[in-house]
Amino acid sequence: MGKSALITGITGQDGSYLAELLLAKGYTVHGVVRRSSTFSTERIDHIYRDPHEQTRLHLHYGDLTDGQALTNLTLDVEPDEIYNLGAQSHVRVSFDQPVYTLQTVGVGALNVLEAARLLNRHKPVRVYQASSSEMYGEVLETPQTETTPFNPQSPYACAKVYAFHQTVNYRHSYDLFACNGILFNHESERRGETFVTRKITRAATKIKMGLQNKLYLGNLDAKRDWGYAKDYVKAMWLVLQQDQPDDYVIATGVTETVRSFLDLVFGQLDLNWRDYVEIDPRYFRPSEVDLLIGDPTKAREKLGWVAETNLRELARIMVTHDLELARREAHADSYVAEE
Ligand code: NDP
Ligand code: GDR
Repeated sequence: MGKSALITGITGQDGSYLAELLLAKGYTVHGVVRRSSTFSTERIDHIYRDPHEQTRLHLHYGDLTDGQALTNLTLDVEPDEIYNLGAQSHVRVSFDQPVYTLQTVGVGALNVLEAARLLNRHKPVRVYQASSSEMYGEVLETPQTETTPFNPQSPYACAKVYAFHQTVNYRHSYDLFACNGILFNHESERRGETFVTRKITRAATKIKMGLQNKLYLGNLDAKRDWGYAKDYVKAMWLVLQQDQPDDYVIATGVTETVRSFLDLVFGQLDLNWRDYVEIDPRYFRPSEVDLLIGDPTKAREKLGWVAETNLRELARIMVTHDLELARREAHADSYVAEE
């Protein structure tokens, strides 16, 4: 019998790629989906089958803030592995919703660990916690490694630091196979449209197709270590396949400014971003993280993992995808205009 996994955040960018990866490996996958008045499963619709048919992907209603339901679900499906990817994951939004962010990111992770602890009493379970490079915040060491002190600069990052420490605590206190992947920024054609890379590729391709004139951004000087989400979910899986539980930095080891990403994207479309981009202070953060660059040596040596996609290639993948999307939108517009 194949293994089974429970994924929180399955409808998000990483959850969708991880579900694909695990299904391809023969896993039965259980995903936690929040109930909403509109469908939120767009990123996983292509792998979802009617539950009345033969399928290894099962979706369950749940919420990270509802610990009892998470425990019931965990004890019910008895997964071999749990990937806690669910979160209010937007750093800027966490300043507007600090308490809710702590509830999903911090208490939510604790709810997952508690559920795993109870299951682990009678069946071994392994837990992956989606930790973040944002925990380093105003960096105290460059590049950042597994031993670099955390110095969080947002409600989101503070909540992730809490979840990180609880994961280590459950490992030590209860002998639970619980691990942190400290992932640096990773993007894709499925990235939410309010994160800076996707905001840029969506806008640039719409500008190319004559659907948009301006792009409003915040701090262009911020430096990030950007990788491709499809590469990064492989690391999540590898983290849980080791003999011993541990924590790993997952990064490319290269950092670039938002400005360089603009150069890459608009350059690939033969456009000059300076003709279209304007700065809107509303996108500045009360406290900014200026520079992140990860040292992925431990992941390379222990997991055999390396980032396979560089930023130029990542930009190309996203631009190709979003140009097609903008073409379809332009076509739909002209169709309406002709009616
Ligand atoms: P997304 O924002 O794309 O996805 C977040 C997921 O969490 C969605 O499925 C969302 O559901 C779900 N979610 C939000 N709130 C709740 C809740 N209260 N209960 C249950 N589920 C909830 O994030 P990513 O895929 O980019 O990131 C995955 C994880 O990795 C997150 O924890 C993020 O903080 C972390 N991370 C991400 C990095 C990145 O660069 N992408 C880097 C480091 C860490 P819905 O679809 O309904 O909104
Ligand atoms: P980040 O990603 O905060 O690093 O968190 P985001 O893409 O939001 O910002 C990256 C940098 O770009 C600057 N920036 C802007 N950001 C946004 N969103 N919108 C803008 O208009 C804009 N203009 C400039 C930001 O100030 C920032 O410096 C992401 C999330 O996925 C987290 O969940 C994850 O933990 C971290 O990456 C690692």
